[in-house]
Amino acid sequence: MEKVFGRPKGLTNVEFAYCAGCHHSIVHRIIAETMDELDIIHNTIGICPVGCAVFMYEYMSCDMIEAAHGRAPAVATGVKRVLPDRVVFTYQGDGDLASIGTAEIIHAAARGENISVIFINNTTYGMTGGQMAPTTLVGQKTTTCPAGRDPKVAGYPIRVCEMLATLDGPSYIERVCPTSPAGLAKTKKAIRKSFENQIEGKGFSLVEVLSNCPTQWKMNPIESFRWIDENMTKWFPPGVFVDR
Ligand SMILES: Cc1ncc(C[n+]2csc(CCOP(=O)(O)OP(=O)(O)O)c2C)c(N)n1
Ligand code: SF4
Repeated sequence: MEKVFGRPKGLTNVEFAYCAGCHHSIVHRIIAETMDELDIIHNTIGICPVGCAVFMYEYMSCDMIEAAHGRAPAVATGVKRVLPDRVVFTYQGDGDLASIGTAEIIHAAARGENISVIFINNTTYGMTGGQMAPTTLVGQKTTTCPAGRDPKVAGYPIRVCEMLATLDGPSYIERVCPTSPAGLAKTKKAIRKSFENQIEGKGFSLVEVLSNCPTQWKMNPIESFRWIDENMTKWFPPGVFVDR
């Protein structure tokens, strides 16, 4: 019988430790498929974040480096400058990228570093107990704002794509929403484009993936996908923000 579906070579045989239905697993697979298709596993170096994806180095077949909190873009900058022929990507949650590592991502983007950033925005600090993140929606309940995020106290969610798009450094910025087959296909296309841009030397690329955290949101995976569509996309509209 012809085999039509299998584990991409970009993934190791280690089972994901992620909760059922979590977007981390889905996006890992998309990155692995992209590396397979571009035949770059041997030549790729990924930089892992803090947060639930901290053990990403266990799952990917390429070389991986663990960065301290939010410092992945700085580590990626060093790696890429020393080894310009490698494909270098960071994988970062909203706590990692938009809170602890705000300075690093802004300056890497402003410098136009030739790296690919995969930004997993799940509006939550998943790993540490579901606390409020910089991207938590107004009114969204978390363990540190049980009555819902109040902008008078906690300000407003940061739109990373829109913020970075004001800079001249980035070559490509897109926000995607993998809650449907079409959304998954767009996510794959965007991640592949961010890698191809880097291979062509175009400079800084960032793909923000609207993601779920069914466990901390206290929803099943299907409800969490619906919640993204009905709530997250209003504040964080998918689309291309920079392509040059
Ligand atoms: C300096 C420091 N600040 C905070 C933490 C705790 N910490 C580790 S991961 C994390 C949140 C990660 O959230 P996010 O990046 O959104 O990833 P997720 O777990 O949701 O995938 C926090 C607050 C820490 N260990 N050290
Ligand atoms: S806590 Fe949330 S982000 Fe972390 S693995 Fe579980 S569902 Fe995914």
